[in-house]
Amino acid sequence: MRKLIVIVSFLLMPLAPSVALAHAFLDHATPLVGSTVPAAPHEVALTFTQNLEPAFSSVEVMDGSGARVDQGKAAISGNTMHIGLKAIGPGTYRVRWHALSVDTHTTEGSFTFHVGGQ
Ligand SMILES: [Cu+2]
Repeated sequence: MRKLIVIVSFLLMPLAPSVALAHAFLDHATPLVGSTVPAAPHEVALTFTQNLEPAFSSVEVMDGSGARVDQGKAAISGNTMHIGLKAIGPGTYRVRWHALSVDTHTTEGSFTFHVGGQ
């Protein structure tokens, strides 16, 4: 009987850590998620809940037609990503991010912000 309990607990063990909140999720962003800003920002900054692996994390910013308006490669350090923007006008922009956290879990998501003026 004791041997059976040991086997069962061994089988259940891999399930237990999966509930831990250990992935890199977006904590906050500038411009704020879903916000309207009066003037076009020069960059988008994202802060995550965990440190990132720079080589396997990325972010891109698209305008309403899906065209990239970022300046390419993001600067990733610790738990933050910064990406420069081209000169953009009023409109709605989507930020799409992919993150590989230092615990090797991947996460991804997207959000929009609006530049006012129209
Ligand atoms: Cu994780």
